[in-house]
This record gives sequence, C-alpha cells and structure tokens, in this order.
Amino acid sequence: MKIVVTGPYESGKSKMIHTITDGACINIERRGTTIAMDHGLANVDGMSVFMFGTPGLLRFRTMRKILSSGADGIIFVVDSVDPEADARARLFFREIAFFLPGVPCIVAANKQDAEGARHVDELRKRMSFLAGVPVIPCSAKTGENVDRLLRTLLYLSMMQWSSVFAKFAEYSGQSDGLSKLMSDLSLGREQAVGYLRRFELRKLLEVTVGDETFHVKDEIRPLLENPVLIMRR
Ligand SMILES: Nc1nc2c(ncn2[C@@H]2O[C@H](COP(=O)(O)OP(=O)(O)OP(=O)(O)O)[C@@H](O)[C@H]2O)c(=O)[nH]1
Ligand SMILES: [Mg+2]
Repeated sequence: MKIVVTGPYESGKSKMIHTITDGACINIERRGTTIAMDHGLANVDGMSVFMFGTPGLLRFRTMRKILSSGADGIIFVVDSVDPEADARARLFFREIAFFLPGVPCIVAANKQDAEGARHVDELRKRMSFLAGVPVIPCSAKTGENVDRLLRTLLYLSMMQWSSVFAKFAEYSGQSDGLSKLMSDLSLGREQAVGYLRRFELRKLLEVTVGDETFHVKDEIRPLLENPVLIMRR
C-alpha cells in the first residue's frame, strides 16, 4: 500500500516515518526541515507499506501534490502542543482533501509525550475541520500508539478495496484469474489490468506475462480475504 504522511511544518511527519519504518527511510532535508520528501518501507504482517512524507512548508505544494498521487491512505500529523500550528493544519487539511478526495485519512495527534500536549477533545474543539475523521493520540518520538494508528489506517484503506481484494485472494494462481476478476466485478479488461498493475506496484501480488494470471503472496492472502485481521495484532 502507499501511504502519504502530511500535515503542517514541524508537526513530526519525518519522525513518524522514521518510527514506522524503524529507521529504514531517507529524508531529504536542510537543517532539519524536509525540503523534498521522506521515503521509507515498512512491513506489516507481510504487507509492504510504502511511506511518503511531504514537506511542511507551504511553498512546497507541488511536491506534496506529486507525492500524494495514487496514495491509498493518509496520515495527517498535527502538533498537539503548539496552538499556533492549528490554523496551518486547517490549510493543509483542505489541500490534502483536494489532492486525494475520498481517500481514507487518520489524524495523528502527535507529541503526546511532551509537556503541555493537548487532549484529543481539545484538539477537536480547536480544529473543527477534523469532524468525522478518526484522531489517534500518539507520539512519533516514543512510538506510543503509532502501530495502532498505522494498522487502523491500513484497515480503512483495505476496506475501500475489499471487493477487489477478495477476488485477488480467491483467484490467485488460477490460469484465467484475470477473466474471472473481470466477470465477477463487471470490469473491462483495461480497468482490471489497471488494478493488477496498481497492486503489483505495491507488491501485493505478481502478474505473469500476458496478464492472465496473478499470484498473491501466501502470507497476505488471509488479510485480503478479511482485512480486519490487520487490527488484531
Ligand atoms: N516531544 C516530541 N517531539 C517530537 C515528536 N515528533 C517530532 N518531534 C520533534 O518535532 C520537531 C519536528 O519533527 P519533524 O519530524 O522534523 O517534523 P516534520 O513535520 O517532518 O517537519 P517539516 O518536514 O519541517 O515540516 C523535531 O524537533 C522532532 O524531534 C513527538 O512525538 N514528541
Ligand atoms: Mg519533515
């Protein structure tokens, strides 16, 4: 899956990616500020999760647009301590909703370990645009709640694809997998192949030459059949 981590300046996006990927990431930065991107790979129960962190300075909007393209889920990081960051958060929230309409989003109420961190209720009151979006109190620094945050988002993202994923699991390895996918989901060939390509890129499955057959990794097959399993560890 592809997850984009965005939010205002200094909220802890880079730190979040560092924690999630256990340090297996790069950060293109200057004097501690991300100027291009963070990128890293995490593995959740055998599923590859490609993480992309955006710059938090307003002027890097084009970079955020490029990084957001095709994301399956959004981690929106807010600073629980600094009330001055709240107004910026609103701008960034509008921006990501514009880039990725309808894509599952979870809010990381970050820096909960720090003195003066505000409670989620307080943050919701101050940032009314968060209405209807799950907000998880966490700390990228200590790692508190970060795994739960990621798993909840992956669950929401997988649910968006649940009918497609169920068919991936069902027809994995079958010689006419593509045709069955097309007929069960009433898809044209181009669209069905598009789905295979999308999730081949995300390392969920492998497609044979000619596209007729696809193979899901054994390890993640149960997850595709039943996405809620990702919440249970
Ligand atoms: N106490 C505490 N500090 C944090 C936490 N997460 C990040 N920080 C600190 O906040 C500052 C900004 O963290 P970054 O991860 O660089 O934030 P960012 O959102 O990537 O910043 P930009 O890329 O410049 O927008 C750093 O000094 C971090 O050490 C946290 O959970 N708790
Ligand atoms: Mg950063």
